[in-house]
Amino acid sequence: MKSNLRAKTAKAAPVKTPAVKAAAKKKVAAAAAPATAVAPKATLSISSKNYSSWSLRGWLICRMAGLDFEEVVLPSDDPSTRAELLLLSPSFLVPKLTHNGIAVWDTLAIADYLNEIFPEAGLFPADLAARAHCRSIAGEMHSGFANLRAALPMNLKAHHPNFKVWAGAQADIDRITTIWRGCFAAYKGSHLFGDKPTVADAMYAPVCTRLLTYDVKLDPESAAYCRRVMAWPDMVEWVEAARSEPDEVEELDVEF
Ligand SMILES: N[C@@H](CCC(=O)N[C@@H](CS)C(=O)NCC(=O)O)C(=O)O
Repeated sequence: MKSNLRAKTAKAAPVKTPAVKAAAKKKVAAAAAPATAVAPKATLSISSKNYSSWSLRGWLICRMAGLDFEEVVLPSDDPSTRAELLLLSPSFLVPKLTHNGIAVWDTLAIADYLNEIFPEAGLFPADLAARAHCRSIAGEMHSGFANLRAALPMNLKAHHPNFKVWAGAQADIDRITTIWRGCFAAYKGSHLFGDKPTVADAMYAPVCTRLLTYDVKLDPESAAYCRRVMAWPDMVEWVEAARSEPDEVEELDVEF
């Protein structure tokens, strides 16, 4: 695309999850082998860490997979560039992953792709029924909750105490917390499908940020779950980066 966009790249160092350790072992094995092939390179295109909930989901899933990737951050510090991009290229969406020359976009497609590449990462639950459940609620987040998304856009720098949640958005919140409580009852873990976060947790992670940003009153189980998600080292890292982004950009202070 012709644009005056300046992409920032940043090395994304994965945390030491079991999948990351497995990937590290593979690297050691590869180093011992004759150097015939160039190491695979992955890049993840994202946009504002403060505003882009889909970028956050895709990024978390890459981290959960233990993927060694570089971020390509489309800057949001230039309002005219962003406005131009939004006008000229409305179909330009992030996140987009490029891995070994293969381009994958759309969060769930990225999750499925990484699940094929890193089956040992456990992006989805091992049990068939739980996996179907995980895919169902991830899909529900992917295609639904339009009222919540429109009325309570992700904005990690903001805090709105006593925000008035209108009925349509509250219905979405009620459905989401019902989904969560159903998972806690069924799988008895600290996350939706047990103690290990899966794609479903990544899909709902931006909801956790919204519920805190807009000071939404929650049942104790859901509130505790949100606190756990916000405490993931990867979440902490993302939120810190979001807070250090340049000041609010008017064009982006809407759902996107
Ligand atoms: N269904 C897509 C949604 C992606 C999406 O809407 N991305 C937004 C950012 S959160 C976007 O790229 N908007 C256009 C822009 O930022 O220029 C997915 O799952 O990845």
